[in-house]
Amino acid sequence: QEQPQKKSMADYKFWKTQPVATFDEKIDDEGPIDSSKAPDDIPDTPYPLLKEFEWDTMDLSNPDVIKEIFDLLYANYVEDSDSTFRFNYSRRFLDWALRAPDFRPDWYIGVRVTGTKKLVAFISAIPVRLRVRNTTIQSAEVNFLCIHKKLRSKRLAPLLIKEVTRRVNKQGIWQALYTAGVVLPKPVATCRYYHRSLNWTKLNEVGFSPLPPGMTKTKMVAKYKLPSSTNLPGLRLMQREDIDQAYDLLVAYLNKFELAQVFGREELLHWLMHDYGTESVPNDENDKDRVVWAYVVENTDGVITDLVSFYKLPSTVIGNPVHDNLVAAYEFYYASTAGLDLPRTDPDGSVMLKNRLLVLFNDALILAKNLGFDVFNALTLLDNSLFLDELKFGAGDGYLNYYLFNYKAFPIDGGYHEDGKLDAVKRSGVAVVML
Ligand code: NHW
Repeated sequence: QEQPQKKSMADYKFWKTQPVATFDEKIDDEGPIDSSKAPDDIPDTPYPLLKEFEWDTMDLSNPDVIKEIFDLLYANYVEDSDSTFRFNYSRRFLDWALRAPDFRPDWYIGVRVTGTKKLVAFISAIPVRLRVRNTTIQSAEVNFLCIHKKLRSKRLAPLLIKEVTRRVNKQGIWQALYTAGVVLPKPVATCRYYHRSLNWTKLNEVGFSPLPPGMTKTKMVAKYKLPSSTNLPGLRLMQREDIDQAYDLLVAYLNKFELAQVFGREELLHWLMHDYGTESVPNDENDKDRVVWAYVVENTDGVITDLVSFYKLPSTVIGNPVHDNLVAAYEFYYASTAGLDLPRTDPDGSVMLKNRLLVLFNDALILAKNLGFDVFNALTLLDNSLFLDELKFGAGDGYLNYYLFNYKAFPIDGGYHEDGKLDAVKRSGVAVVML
């Protein structure tokens, strides 16, 4: 199943007014679309809203405010195409995703009803440095755009987008990265979702995994069975002290990709460890509120040779008599010394890397299964096309489109073919994992 067909630019009443790449345009060179403005040219005051609504800057250091955003998203955020599942980002997850290093307090934007102060819409941005091929761009990463179901299709989204743009521009930042399941002008890359059953019976009961023709439930359960303990000697939960080695390894690994985040050490520590292992939050693998797990492989010389991580994002199961949630692990950043200095397109060089990733991710599946996850999700980004098929991930119906705001770039491979196939040679150039 392919992505729904693209419309023409004329259909995008808002987006056709924005500095984004268009569908038919031939790109001759990479770079900003509009570089004519300075922060002083940008208005100092927010865009006007209808008088029944008001802007609010959300203070995320206040747990009650995080709870308000959580409640809005819990009832109104992204659903799958037939409204069976809705993302259920936890409060601790939002704290992790939003209070990222160097965050800007005024980039958390809410819309409230003037009379009741009820939060009815939200958008957020965090600062990131992006690398598009050889150019590093100071940018914003925009996420968690959400409008209450009762206020849909009233053109509020363009206002939220313009307001976040205004606040980002005020800081002298003119580019942004964002992802969406919907097709907008114009994706720089498109990745496909893959899913690996860990608890097939539950996935079947919630309607996520139908029984394929000619198969029995017993056979399906057997197909996805995993050993109870991991295989790689030296695999263990990452500790904060591992950051220097983990950082060097990941930075070297991400080098070969065309679209990547440029991490600082502190930044990576936040993304892989959040607050785990600090005095306030013990590094407890089994903590039920934990949101991110990072593991390293340390060899007998004390050298970290591999890194693998995943995060927890449950979905609410809508209207199912037996289950009310589905607990998914999403692949996050990983790296392996087996994959350094190999061009992405080298078919022979990939054999060693492939063999290593097969073992590393088989272990990641075992860890996730033992932690109680129902499914392990991954996109076709990074070097995933080397192992998804063999580890019994199946192609999903979802795609994730990557967009750059005010930057045109040659297309970047999303790691899958239109016919749904994966292959070792045509791998993805995308290395940014969005939450
Ligand atoms: S993608 C998840 C987005 N959220 C959801 O899907 C939650 C459930 N849905 C909703 O809450 C991850 C609403 O349906 C939303 C649209 C709010 C999606 N991105 O208000 P109207 C992100 O958070 C366009 C961008 O009437 P609505 C990334 C649509 O094409 N645009 O619709 C966010 C149309 O424009 P057009 C989207 O249904 C990135 C217009 O909105 C969009 O009530 C944001 C209709 O507006 C989407 N996901 O509300 C961009 N969905 O041109 C950041 C629809 O076609 C850009 N639209 O007429 C960078 C800014 C910073 C720059 C700094 C330099």
